[in-house]
Amino acid sequence: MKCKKCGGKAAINMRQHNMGLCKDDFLQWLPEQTQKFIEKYKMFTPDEKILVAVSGGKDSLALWDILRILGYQADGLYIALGIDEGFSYSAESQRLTEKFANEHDLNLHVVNIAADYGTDLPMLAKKTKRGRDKPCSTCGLVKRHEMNRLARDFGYDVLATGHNLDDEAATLFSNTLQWNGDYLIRQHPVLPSKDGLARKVKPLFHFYEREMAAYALLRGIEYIYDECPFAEGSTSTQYKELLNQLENQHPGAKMHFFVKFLTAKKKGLFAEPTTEIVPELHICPTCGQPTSAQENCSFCRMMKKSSEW
Ligand code: Q46
Ligand code: ZN
Repeated sequence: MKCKKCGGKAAINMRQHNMGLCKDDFLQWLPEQTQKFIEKYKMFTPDEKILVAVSGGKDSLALWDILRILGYQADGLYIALGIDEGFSYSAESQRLTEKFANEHDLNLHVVNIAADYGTDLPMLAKKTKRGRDKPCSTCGLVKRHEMNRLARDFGYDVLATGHNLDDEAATLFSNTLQWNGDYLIRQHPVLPSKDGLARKVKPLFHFYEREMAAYALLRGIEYIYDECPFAEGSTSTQYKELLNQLENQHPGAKMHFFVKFLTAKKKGLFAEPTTEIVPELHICPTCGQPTSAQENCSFCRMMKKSSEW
């Protein structure tokens, strides 16, 4: 397979684009494409302050690297969850994130859940009903809350996450299987700033997971290969496998599934009915973030319960 740009030996073949690229051209193409999508979806401008949620995995570190190369003001946020079941997942991912930040002289915020709230994620999940089987929903709540808090407290305009196309297609698949209208309406590479929360963007939403792995590898980024121990057997992993089977037989199927969903939405297919009753939001008296609950937000209620346990 030859590189479509220079005719040299291709380092990666992207069947969905019917295109192979050599290492140098691929490393130039991927940030250029990212810039194109940042502009197309009006994600942010060079004057805005960006906070990148970095987990130590390939996608988020690659995103931070690309934004740095493109010249954006992007700081990192690492949330230490205390997931050390079997092996030191959190400790190792924090080490690699700090290493990347130091090597590139980047500013990194580290939030330590156990130090700040007196309990780590696995403990917190065990104490609450929502996380008794699997801690992922508790984890999602904690991460969202802390990302919003840091963005607000440090005045960031935008929160960027490293979700790739495989992540987005699996989420879309799950939401479609359940016809989860509320989530389908909200699923988009850009969520505008609302109720004092920073805008949320996913600049890598157009790239396959294997492209992000190739980018990290070819750029020599050291990232955590192992997945979080709680990811094993999750429905999202199963949906990704299913979509990959489909992709093998029909190259581009994953991309079309998600991108055509965005087009359908743009045409109004999932437009919110004008009669919809939008829940009134209140300000959580404990943390000051918006919530549809009358009293404390779900994060603060969970933390209160956990401290009483
Ligand atoms: S980190 Fe958290 Fe994931 Fe681990 S506990 Fe689940 S949600 S699997 S992205
Ligand atoms: Zn709160």
